Amino acid sequence: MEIDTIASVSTAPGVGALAVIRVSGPEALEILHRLAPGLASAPEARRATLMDLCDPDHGELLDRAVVTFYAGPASYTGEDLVELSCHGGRLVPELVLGACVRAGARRADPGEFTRRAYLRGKLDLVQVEAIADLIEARNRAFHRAALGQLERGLSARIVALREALVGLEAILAHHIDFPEEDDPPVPLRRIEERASEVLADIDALLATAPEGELLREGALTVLAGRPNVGKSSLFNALAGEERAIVTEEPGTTRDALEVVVQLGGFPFRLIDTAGLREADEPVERIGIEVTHRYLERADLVLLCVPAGEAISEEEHAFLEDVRGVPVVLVETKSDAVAPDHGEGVSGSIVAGKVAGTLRTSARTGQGLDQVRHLLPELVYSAVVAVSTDAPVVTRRRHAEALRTARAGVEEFRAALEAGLPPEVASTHLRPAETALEELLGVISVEDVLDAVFAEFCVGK
Ligand SMILES: Nc1nc2c(ncn2[C@@H]2O[C@H](COP(=O)(O)OP(=O)(O)O)[C@@H](O)[C@H]2O)c(=O)[nH]1
Ligand SMILES: [Mg+2]
Repeated sequence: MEIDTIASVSTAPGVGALAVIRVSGPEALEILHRLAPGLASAPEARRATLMDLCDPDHGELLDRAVVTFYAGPASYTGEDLVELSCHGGRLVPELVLGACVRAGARRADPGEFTRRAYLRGKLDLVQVEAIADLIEARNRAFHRAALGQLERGLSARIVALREALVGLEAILAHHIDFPEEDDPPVPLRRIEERASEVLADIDALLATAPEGELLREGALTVLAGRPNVGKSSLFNALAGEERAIVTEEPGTTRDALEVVVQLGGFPFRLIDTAGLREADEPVERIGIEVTHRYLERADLVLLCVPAGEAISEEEHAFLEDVRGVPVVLVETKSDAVAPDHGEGVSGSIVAGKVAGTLRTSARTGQGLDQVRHLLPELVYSAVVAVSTDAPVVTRRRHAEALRTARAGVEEFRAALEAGLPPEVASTHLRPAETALEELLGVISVEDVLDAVFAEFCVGK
């Protein structure tokens, strides 16, 4: 298939100082010459140059822009690529893009630049996803994971796993050829050990997957406690400047507010009962306010109790009920009790039932730093534990491929242990390798590609 030349505005629509238009493909330079008649010879690669850009048909001046030419394959797409940094706004970028089209370019499809980069081997599929994630990132932890993934942190590990499997296959091929009476070059025992090492490596990656997926949306964190204990105040204090993005839940049961905050760089979706029903409720009903439909899906619960007060029957019952989710006991309104007021209420009585105890004041801000410290440690312990540059599995696609690979290696090891002939055992390695190859995009499956690139919009 003939490769054509594509163009699009790669910056976000709207009014900004600058807009970047990318032109990629075999005719990129020719198109530039048609737009910049003043340009005598080919521009020096990678040198930003101010140029007059004109309409290719009647020569009318459209903009003065900084133009950079990247000679393929040393460009984002791997093709000849021209970047036009023109003035932003509603009209100029569209005029310049229109001129590129009349000069011979086609308007790019969503994700087409990155797709070309992938097809030319500039990026593997895991890196392609990292680009989408980097652009999406709204918290530092996810940003770090995406950047590490773009730098091939995860890819390098997957490549190494695949090579280990290919290596095992090669050794086994040797075994198959080997006459039985001689000692084999590598003892089977050693092959089993290597398979175990591969399994351990896969497990280490998979261990980050549940938390890695949480980095995308944030850990669902439910504030629970009696009315008036200070849940909403704590919610607002933690939301801080991000208060503006508090949204009221759509739908009929409008009983909760949600805000996504970064605590220690990690994302949390805080859920607060909105207190919309309080006015209608009889005074004697002072049960624990909590949004049950969130509780079932919660990653963390903050049970709020006023500092210095004893923990009630109901709070005990609540602690008994909540299972499978870590609960942090938050002693609120610490400014209202003497600073030396022991461990308070609760500490000793509920120790063992809670994942941690904190004392906060929404009024003075006391203890909020501890919240920012403890919550990431509780929810993101696996990610916090790995060194900052260790890869994190952030997508279901990665986790599924790794699990498929794991299953194959596990069966391989079991087959060897069961004394099956090496050539039989080794049939389990191939599907494991295929899973890793698909993950990287070494072998491309069209619907996998479509799913990955569906996230991209025009200009990427
Ligand atoms: N002294 C003090 N009062 C607080 C603090 N947090 C909340 N309050 C007060 O406690 C009352 C109930 O707070 P609110 O956040 O609405 O509690 P909620 O019903 O649990 O959501 C309000 O009058 C707040 O001003 C705090 O840290 N210190
Ligand atoms: Mg409230």
